[in-house]
Amino acid sequence: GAGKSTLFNALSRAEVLVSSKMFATLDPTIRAIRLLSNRRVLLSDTVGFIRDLPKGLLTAFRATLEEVQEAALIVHVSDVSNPHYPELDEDVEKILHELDVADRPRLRVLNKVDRLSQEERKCLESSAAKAGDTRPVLVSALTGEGVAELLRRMDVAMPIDPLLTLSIRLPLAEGRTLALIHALGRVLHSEIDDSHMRLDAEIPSSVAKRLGLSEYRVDGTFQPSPS
Ligand SMILES: Nc1nc2c(ncn2[C@@H]2O[C@H](COP(=O)(O)OP(=O)(O)OP(=O)(O)O)[C@@H](O)[C@H]2O)c(=O)[nH]1
Ligand SMILES: [Mg+2]
Repeated sequence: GAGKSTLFNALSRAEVLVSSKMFATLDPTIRAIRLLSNRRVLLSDTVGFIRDLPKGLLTAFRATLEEVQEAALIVHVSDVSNPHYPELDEDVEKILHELDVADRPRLRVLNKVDRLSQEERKCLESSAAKAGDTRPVLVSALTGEGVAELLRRMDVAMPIDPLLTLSIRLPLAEGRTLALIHALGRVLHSEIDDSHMRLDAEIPSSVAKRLGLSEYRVDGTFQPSPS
């Protein structure tokens, strides 16, 4: 296999906070993890997409892939140390089309980078860098390399309740709002300035909306939106 289950375990271990163990006991292929943005997501391990599947089998196989159709974000894991991985990727692509999820938000993960030579790795890194926002994430589920970066990229790519990066200035008297920003978002930078707090923070849009944060300007003035 490409290492999906190994990566699934590595991601569950690397999560920010320990999640409820309930899912693990109900269904070992589903786990609740908390992303850095504090959003909670369900991570689901799937079976591998087998090559040259006999036609009759595909129907049965399909049922086990229904979870893919429920996914908000598909993480496509390839074994980059397998010289045939581009062909295997094409097969995965075909199946995603068959399942009608080819347009679903997707993250490409190239796993088992620990098995590559220095040279192969450099080559891969430079071609990945050129791909911009769609670049694959290079990881080793075995050593844990790249797993934190993968969580970060999942956070950015997760379409449900997307993260907003806000620069705001709030009066220190708004203690409740400030506390909630720290609890529910990720504060990148903060400083106190003249009875105000200046913050750069990543906040789930639902939280920003609930706290009315988009109505605070960088200069600290409050601008209620016309509604
Ligand atoms: N060297 C190396 N081996 C890995 C890595 N990740 C997984 N493996 C090994 O690859 C093999 C397959 O890993 P699995 O996690 O079972 O792969 P899978 O994608 O879940 O496989 P299926 O469920 O059968 O589709 C195991 O022997 C793992 O130990 C990695 O990053 N580096
Ligand atoms: Mg597996």
